[in-house]
Amino acid sequence: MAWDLFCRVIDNFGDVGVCWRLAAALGRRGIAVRLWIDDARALAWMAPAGAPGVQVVDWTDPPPDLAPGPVVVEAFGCAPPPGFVARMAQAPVAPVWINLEYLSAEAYVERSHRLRSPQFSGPGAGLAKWFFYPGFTPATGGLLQDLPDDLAGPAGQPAAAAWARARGWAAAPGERTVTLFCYANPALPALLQVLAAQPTLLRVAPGPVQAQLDTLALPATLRRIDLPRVPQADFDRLLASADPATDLNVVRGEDSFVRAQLCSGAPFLWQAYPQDDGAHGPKIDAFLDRYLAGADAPLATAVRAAFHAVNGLAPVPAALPAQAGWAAAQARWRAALRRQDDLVSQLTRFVTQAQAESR
Ligand code: TRH
Repeated sequence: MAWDLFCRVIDNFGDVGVCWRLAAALGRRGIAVRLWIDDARALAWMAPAGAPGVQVVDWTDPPPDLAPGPVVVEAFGCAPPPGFVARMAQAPVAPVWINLEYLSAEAYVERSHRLRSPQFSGPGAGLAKWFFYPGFTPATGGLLQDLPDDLAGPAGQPAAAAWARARGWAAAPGERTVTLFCYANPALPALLQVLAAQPTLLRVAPGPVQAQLDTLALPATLRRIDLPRVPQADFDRLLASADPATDLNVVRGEDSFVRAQLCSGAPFLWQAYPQDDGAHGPKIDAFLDRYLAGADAPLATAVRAAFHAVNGLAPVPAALPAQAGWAAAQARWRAALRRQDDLVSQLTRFVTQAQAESR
Protein backbone atom coordinates (compact mmCIF):
# COMPACT_ATOMS: atom_id res chain seq x y z
CA MET A 1 0.00 0.00 0.00
CA ALA A 2 1.09 3.54 -0.71
CA TRP A 3 2.60 5.92 1.82
CA ASP A 4 0.65 9.15 2.35
CA LEU A 5 2.74 12.32 2.13
CA PHE A 6 0.98 15.59 3.03
CA CYS A 7 2.13 18.94 1.66
CA ARG A 8 0.58 22.33 2.33
CA VAL A 9 1.96 25.16 0.21
CA ILE A 10 2.63 28.11 2.51
CA ASP A 11 4.42 30.27 -0.05
CA ASN A 12 7.01 30.04 -2.81
CA PHE A 13 8.19 26.63 -3.97
CA GLY A 14 10.12 25.04 -1.12
CA ASP A 15 7.20 23.10 0.35
CA VAL A 16 6.29 21.50 -2.95
CA GLY A 17 9.96 21.24 -3.98
CA VAL A 18 10.98 19.24 -0.91
CA CYS A 19 7.85 17.07 -0.97
CA TRP A 20 8.13 16.29 -4.66
CA ARG A 21 11.78 15.39 -4.30
CA LEU A 22 10.99 13.06 -1.40
CA ALA A 23 8.01 11.48 -3.17
CA ALA A 24 10.01 10.84 -6.35
CA ALA A 25 12.92 9.41 -4.37
CA LEU A 26 10.61 7.00 -2.54
CA GLY A 27 8.98 6.03 -5.84
CA ARG A 28 12.44 5.34 -7.28
CA ARG A 29 13.00 2.86 -4.46
CA GLY A 30 9.76 1.04 -5.24
CA ILE A 31 7.64 2.67 -2.53
CA ALA A 32 4.33 3.94 -3.88
CA VAL A 33 3.38 7.40 -2.60
CA ARG A 34 0.19 9.41 -2.53
CA LEU A 35 1.31 13.04 -2.47
CA TRP A 36 -1.54 15.07 -0.97
CA ILE A 37 -1.08 18.68 -1.95
CA ASP A 38 -3.38 21.67 -1.51
CA ASP A 39 -1.92 23.61 -4.45
CA ALA A 40 -0.29 21.49 -7.13
CA ARG A 41 0.12 24.26 -9.71
CA ALA A 42 3.94 24.37 -9.43
CA LEU A 43 4.19 20.69 -10.33
CA ALA A 44 3.19 21.58 -13.90
CA TRP A 45 6.68 23.03 -14.48
CA MET A 46 8.64 21.41 -11.65
CA ALA A 47 7.67 17.85 -12.52
CA PRO A 48 5.85 17.88 -15.88
CA ALA A 49 6.57 14.19 -16.49
CA GLY A 50 5.48 13.04 -13.01
CA ALA A 51 7.45 10.23 -11.41
CA PRO A 52 7.03 6.44 -11.27
CA GLY A 53 5.13 5.38 -8.17
CA VAL A 54 3.88 8.86 -7.27
CA GLN A 55 0.18 9.70 -7.38
CA VAL A 56 -0.78 13.33 -6.76
CA VAL A 57 -3.91 13.70 -4.64
CA ASP A 58 -5.78 16.99 -4.68
CA TRP A 59 -5.99 17.95 -0.98
CA THR A 60 -9.34 19.67 -1.11
CA ASP A 61 -11.64 20.78 1.70
CA PRO A 62 -13.45 18.50 2.41
CA PRO A 63 -10.63 16.06 1.60
CA PRO A 64 -11.01 12.97 -0.57
CA ASP A 65 -12.19 9.96 1.37
CA LEU A 66 -9.14 7.68 1.30
CA ALA A 67 -8.06 5.07 3.81
CA PRO A 68 -4.60 5.71 5.32
CA GLY A 69 -1.64 3.68 4.12
CA PRO A 70 0.99 2.14 6.41
CA VAL A 71 3.05 5.34 6.67
CA VAL A 72 1.85 8.92 6.93
CA VAL A 73 4.37 11.73 6.50
CA GLU A 74 3.27 15.29 7.12
CA ALA A 75 5.73 17.84 5.82
CA PHE A 76 6.56 20.78 8.06
CA GLY A 77 3.79 20.10 10.59
CA CYS A 78 1.07 20.67 7.99
CA ALA A 79 -1.53 18.61 9.91
CA PRO A 80 -3.38 15.99 7.85
CA PRO A 81 -7.18 16.37 7.81
CA PRO A 82 -8.84 15.45 11.16
CA GLY A 83 -11.06 12.81 9.52
CA PHE A 84 -8.01 11.12 8.00
CA VAL A 85 -6.21 11.20 11.36
CA ALA A 86 -9.28 9.65 13.01
CA ARG A 87 -9.10 6.80 10.49
CA MET A 88 -5.40 6.39 11.31
CA ALA A 89 -6.37 5.98 14.98
CA GLN A 90 -9.04 3.41 14.11
CA ALA A 91 -6.84 1.33 11.79
CA PRO A 92 -6.18 -2.24 13.01
CA VAL A 93 -2.45 -1.47 12.70
CA ALA A 94 -1.74 2.21 13.31
CA PRO A 95 0.29 3.80 10.51
CA VAL A 96 3.75 5.13 11.35
CA TRP A 97 3.13 8.88 11.58
CA ILE A 98 6.07 11.15 10.86
CA ASN A 99 6.44 14.89 10.90
CA LEU A 100 9.22 15.80 8.48
CA GLU A 101 10.64 19.05 9.80
CA TYR A 102 12.49 22.01 8.28
CA LEU A 103 16.19 21.74 7.60
CA SER A 104 18.56 23.49 9.96
CA ALA A 105 22.14 23.08 11.13
CA GLU A 106 21.21 24.32 14.62
CA ALA A 107 21.94 22.16 17.66
CA TYR A 108 18.27 21.55 18.55
CA VAL A 109 17.93 19.39 15.45
CA GLU A 110 20.13 16.62 16.80
CA ARG A 111 18.24 16.76 20.12
CA SER A 112 14.81 16.64 18.49
CA HIS A 113 15.40 14.13 15.70
CA ARG A 114 13.45 10.88 16.24
CA LEU A 115 11.54 12.20 19.27
CA ARG A 116 8.15 10.58 19.83
CA SER A 117 5.14 12.74 20.56
CA PRO A 118 2.20 10.77 22.00
CA GLN A 119 -1.19 12.22 21.04
CA PHE A 120 -3.43 12.56 24.10
CA SER A 121 -6.36 14.39 22.59
CA GLY A 122 -8.06 15.13 19.29
CA PRO A 123 -8.85 12.70 16.48
CA GLY A 124 -5.40 11.07 16.74
CA ALA A 125 -5.61 10.31 20.48
CA GLY A 126 -3.73 7.12 21.19
CA LEU A 127 -1.38 7.54 18.22
CA ALA A 128 2.21 8.77 18.37
CA LYS A 129 3.86 11.14 15.96
CA TRP A 130 7.61 10.97 15.31
CA PHE A 131 9.75 13.99 14.55
CA PHE A 132 12.15 13.48 11.70
CA TYR A 133 14.71 16.22 11.13
CA PRO A 134 16.85 16.54 8.02
CA GLY A 135 20.32 17.81 8.74
CA PHE A 136 24.01 17.88 8.07
CA THR A 137 25.36 15.50 10.72
CA PRO A 138 25.10 11.75 11.40
CA ALA A 139 22.80 12.42 14.38
CA THR A 140 20.15 13.87 12.05
CA GLY A 141 17.99 12.43 9.28
CA GLY A 142 20.42 13.58 6.57
CA LEU A 143 19.62 15.13 3.20
CA LEU A 144 17.70 14.21 0.07
CA GLN A 145 20.72 13.10 -1.93
CA ASP A 146 19.28 11.72 -5.18
CA LEU A 147 20.83 13.34 -8.25
CA PRO A 148 19.89 12.98 -11.91
CA ASP A 149 22.06 10.14 -13.28
CA ASP A 150 24.00 12.40 -15.63
CA LEU A 151 25.22 14.57 -12.74
CA ALA A 152 26.86 11.78 -10.78
CA GLY A 153 30.64 11.62 -10.60
CA PRO A 154 33.34 13.78 -12.16
CA ALA A 155 31.62 13.79 -15.58
CA GLY A 156 28.64 15.61 -14.04
CA GLN A 157 29.92 19.17 -14.34
CA PRO A 158 31.03 18.94 -17.99
CA ALA A 159 27.76 17.18 -18.89
CA ALA A 160 25.75 19.89 -17.17
CA ALA A 161 27.86 22.61 -18.80
CA ALA A 162 27.16 21.08 -22.23
CA TRP A 163 23.47 20.89 -21.34
CA ALA A 164 23.46 24.63 -20.46
CA ARG A 165 25.44 25.53 -23.59
CA ALA A 166 22.89 23.72 -25.78
CA ARG A 167 20.22 26.00 -24.32
CA GLY A 168 22.20 29.18 -24.82
CA TRP A 169 22.76 29.56 -21.08
CA ALA A 170 26.54 29.39 -21.09
CA ALA A 171 29.12 32.11 -20.55
CA ALA A 172 30.91 33.70 -23.51
CA PRO A 173 34.71 33.44 -23.55
CA GLY A 174 36.13 35.56 -20.73
CA GLU A 175 32.90 35.64 -18.74
CA ARG A 176 32.13 33.88 -15.48
CA THR A 177 28.61 32.75 -14.67
CA VAL A 178 26.54 33.71 -11.65
CA THR A 179 23.18 31.94 -11.30
CA LEU A 180 20.74 33.96 -9.23
CA PHE A 181 17.79 32.40 -7.44
CA CYS A 182 17.04 34.57 -4.44
CA TYR A 183 14.28 36.68 -2.91
CA ALA A 184 13.97 40.40 -3.59
CA ASN A 185 17.17 41.50 -1.92
CA PRO A 186 18.20 44.93 -0.66
CA ALA A 187 21.86 43.90 -1.00
CA LEU A 188 21.49 43.14 -4.72
CA PRO A 189 22.56 46.55 -6.10
CA ALA A 190 25.78 46.52 -4.07
CA LEU A 191 26.38 42.86 -4.89
CA LEU A 192 26.05 43.63 -8.60
CA GLN A 193 28.72 46.33 -8.26
CA VAL A 194 31.07 43.75 -6.76
CA LEU A 195 30.25 41.22 -9.48
CA ALA A 196 30.84 43.88 -12.14
CA ALA A 197 34.57 43.80 -11.36
CA GLN A 198 34.81 41.13 -14.04
CA PRO A 199 32.72 40.19 -17.09
CA THR A 200 29.82 38.14 -15.77
CA LEU A 201 26.84 36.32 -17.20
CA LEU A 202 23.91 36.60 -14.79
CA ARG A 203 21.51 33.69 -15.22
CA VAL A 204 18.43 34.92 -13.45
CA ALA A 205 15.68 32.59 -12.26
CA PRO A 206 12.09 33.77 -12.63
CA GLY A 207 10.41 35.55 -9.76
CA PRO A 208 11.28 38.44 -7.51
CA VAL A 209 14.92 38.74 -8.53
CA GLN A 210 14.02 39.22 -12.20
CA ALA A 211 11.51 41.87 -11.15
CA GLN A 212 14.10 43.60 -9.01
CA LEU A 213 16.70 43.55 -11.79
CA ASP A 214 14.15 45.23 -14.06
CA THR A 215 14.41 48.25 -11.77
CA LEU A 216 18.23 48.43 -11.86
CA ALA A 217 20.64 49.68 -14.50
CA LEU A 218 23.25 46.96 -15.00
CA PRO A 219 26.93 47.87 -15.31
CA ALA A 220 28.34 47.12 -18.77
CA THR A 221 30.33 44.11 -17.57
CA LEU A 222 27.17 42.29 -16.53
CA ARG A 223 25.15 40.41 -19.12
CA ARG A 224 21.73 39.18 -18.08
CA ILE A 225 19.78 36.13 -19.25
CA ASP A 226 16.33 35.54 -17.80
CA LEU A 227 15.66 31.86 -17.33
CA PRO A 228 12.25 30.22 -17.62
CA ARG A 229 10.99 27.92 -14.90
CA VAL A 230 12.56 24.53 -15.49
CA PRO A 231 11.80 21.05 -14.11
CA GLN A 232 13.53 20.17 -10.88
CA ALA A 233 16.11 17.90 -12.53
CA ASP A 234 17.03 20.71 -14.94
CA PHE A 235 17.36 23.11 -12.05
CA ASP A 236 19.90 20.67 -10.61
CA ARG A 237 21.69 20.69 -13.99
CA LEU A 238 21.74 24.47 -13.99
CA LEU A 239 23.46 24.59 -10.60
CA ALA A 240 25.76 21.71 -11.56
CA SER A 241 26.87 23.49 -14.73
CA ALA A 242 28.71 26.14 -12.69
CA ASP A 243 32.48 25.92 -13.15
CA PRO A 244 34.12 25.71 -9.72
CA ALA A 245 37.12 27.66 -10.99
CA THR A 246 35.13 30.76 -11.87
CA ASP A 247 31.41 30.60 -11.14
CA LEU A 248 28.95 31.20 -8.33
CA ASN A 249 25.44 29.97 -7.46
CA VAL A 250 23.12 32.13 -5.38
CA VAL A 251 20.28 30.13 -3.86
CA ARG A 252 17.58 30.49 -1.22
CA GLY A 253 15.07 28.79 1.07
CA GLU A 254 15.64 25.11 1.71
CA ASP A 255 15.70 22.89 -1.35
CA SER A 256 17.84 24.99 -3.72
CA PHE A 257 20.18 25.62 -0.77
CA VAL A 258 20.73 21.87 -0.47
CA ARG A 259 21.03 21.38 -4.21
CA ALA A 260 23.77 23.99 -4.49
CA GLN A 261 25.73 21.96 -1.94
CA LEU A 262 25.16 18.55 -3.48
CA CYS A 263 25.04 19.19 -7.22
CA SER A 264 27.91 21.61 -7.66
CA GLY A 265 31.54 22.07 -6.72
CA ALA A 266 31.20 25.80 -7.30
CA PRO A 267 30.92 28.24 -4.39
CA PHE A 268 27.44 29.39 -3.44
CA LEU A 269 25.72 32.09 -1.42
CA TRP A 270 22.49 31.38 0.44
CA GLN A 271 19.69 33.82 1.11
CA ALA A 272 17.76 32.15 3.92
CA TYR A 273 14.00 32.53 4.10
CA PRO A 274 13.69 35.81 6.01
CA GLN A 275 11.75 35.52 9.26
CA ASP A 276 10.16 38.44 11.10
CA ASP A 277 11.70 37.46 14.43
CA GLY A 278 15.21 37.33 12.92
CA ALA A 279 15.43 33.56 13.42
CA HIS A 280 17.23 33.28 10.08
CA GLY A 281 20.35 34.91 11.58
CA PRO A 282 21.24 32.06 13.99
CA LYS A 283 20.19 29.56 11.33
CA ILE A 284 22.71 31.00 8.87
CA ASP A 285 25.49 31.11 11.46
CA ALA A 286 24.81 27.54 12.57
CA PHE A 287 25.21 26.43 8.98
CA LEU A 288 28.36 28.49 8.46
CA ASP A 289 29.91 27.08 11.63
CA ARG A 290 29.70 23.63 10.08
CA TYR A 291 30.42 24.64 6.49
CA LEU A 292 33.53 26.60 7.42
CA ALA A 293 34.85 24.32 10.16
CA GLY A 294 37.81 23.20 8.05
CA ALA A 295 38.49 26.53 6.33
CA ASP A 296 41.40 28.80 7.20
CA ALA A 297 40.53 31.95 9.12
CA PRO A 298 40.75 34.54 6.28
CA LEU A 299 38.54 32.41 4.01
CA ALA A 300 36.06 31.69 6.80
CA THR A 301 35.80 35.39 7.62
CA ALA A 302 35.30 36.35 3.98
CA VAL A 303 32.66 33.67 3.30
CA ARG A 304 30.77 34.53 6.49
CA ALA A 305 30.82 38.21 5.51
CA ALA A 306 29.43 37.41 2.06
CA PHE A 307 26.64 35.20 3.47
CA HIS A 308 25.77 37.88 6.02
CA ALA A 309 25.67 40.50 3.28
CA VAL A 310 23.18 38.66 1.06
CA ASN A 311 20.98 38.22 4.12
CA GLY A 312 21.04 41.87 5.11
CA LEU A 313 23.05 41.12 8.27
CA ALA A 314 26.13 43.10 7.23
CA PRO A 315 27.20 45.50 4.48
CA VAL A 316 28.29 44.04 1.15
CA PRO A 317 32.08 43.60 1.23
CA ALA A 318 34.30 45.19 -1.42
CA ALA A 319 35.13 41.80 -2.93
CA LEU A 320 33.88 38.25 -2.80
CA PRO A 321 36.01 35.54 -1.12
CA ALA A 322 38.97 34.28 -3.18
CA GLN A 323 37.55 31.75 -5.63
CA ALA A 324 40.16 28.97 -5.39
CA GLY A 325 40.02 28.57 -1.62
CA TRP A 326 36.24 28.91 -1.59
CA ALA A 327 35.83 26.24 -4.28
CA ALA A 328 38.21 23.92 -2.42
CA ALA A 329 36.17 24.34 0.78
CA GLN A 330 32.97 23.68 -1.18
CA ALA A 331 34.47 20.54 -2.74
CA ARG A 332 35.47 19.18 0.68
CA TRP A 333 32.04 19.95 2.14
CA ARG A 334 30.23 18.40 -0.79
CA ALA A 335 32.31 15.24 -0.64
CA ALA A 336 31.62 14.91 3.09
CA LEU A 337 27.88 15.37 2.57
CA ARG A 338 27.85 12.82 -0.24
CA ARG A 339 29.37 10.24 2.11
CA GLN A 340 26.53 10.70 4.62
CA ASP A 341 23.59 8.40 5.03
CA ASP A 342 20.83 9.96 2.92
CA LEU A 343 17.40 10.96 4.18
CA VAL A 344 15.38 8.40 2.24
CA SER A 345 17.52 5.47 3.44
CA GLN A 346 17.28 6.73 7.01
CA LEU A 347 13.55 7.33 6.77
CA THR A 348 12.75 3.89 5.36
CA ARG A 349 14.93 2.19 8.01
CA PHE A 350 13.28 4.25 10.71
CA VAL A 351 9.83 3.21 9.49
CA THR A 352 10.78 -0.48 9.44
CA GLN A 353 12.09 -0.18 12.99
CA ALA A 354 9.00 1.68 14.24
CA GLN A 355 6.74 -0.93 12.62
CA ALA A 356 8.69 -3.77 14.25
CA GLU A 357 8.56 -2.10 17.67
CA SER A 358 4.81 -1.52 17.50
CA ARG A 359 4.08 -5.22 16.83
O1 TRH B 1 10.90 28.76 -3.10
P1 TRH B 1 11.65 28.81 -1.84
O2 TRH B 1 11.91 30.13 -1.30
O3 TRH B 1 10.93 27.92 -0.80
C1 TRH B 1 10.78 28.05 0.57
C2 TRH B 1 9.41 28.47 0.90
O4 TRH B 1 9.40 29.85 1.07
C3 TRH B 1 8.96 27.79 2.14
O5 TRH B 1 7.74 28.31 2.60
C4 TRH B 1 10.03 27.86 3.18
O6 TRH B 1 9.58 27.15 4.25
C5 TRH B 1 11.28 27.26 2.66
O7 TRH B 1 11.71 27.92 1.49
C6 TRH B 1 12.41 27.28 3.65
O8 TRH B 1 13.09 28.09 -2.06
P2 TRH B 1 13.52 26.57 -2.19
O9 TRH B 1 13.36 25.86 -0.89
O10 TRH B 1 14.86 26.59 -2.75
O11 TRH B 1 12.52 25.92 -3.23
C7 TRH B 1 12.54 26.19 -4.59
C8 TRH B 1 12.18 24.94 -5.36
O12 TRH B 1 11.89 25.26 -6.71
C9 TRH B 1 13.30 23.91 -5.40
O13 TRH B 1 12.78 22.61 -5.27
C10 TRH B 1 13.89 24.08 -6.78
C11 TRH B 1 12.66 24.42 -7.56
N1 TRH B 1 12.88 25.10 -8.85
C12 TRH B 1 12.71 24.38 -10.01
O14 TRH B 1 12.47 23.17 -9.97
N2 TRH B 1 12.85 25.03 -11.21
C13 TRH B 1 13.12 26.35 -11.29
O15 TRH B 1 13.21 26.89 -12.42
C14 TRH B 1 13.31 27.08 -10.07
C15 TRH B 1 13.66 28.53 -10.14
C16 TRH B 1 13.17 26.42 -8.88
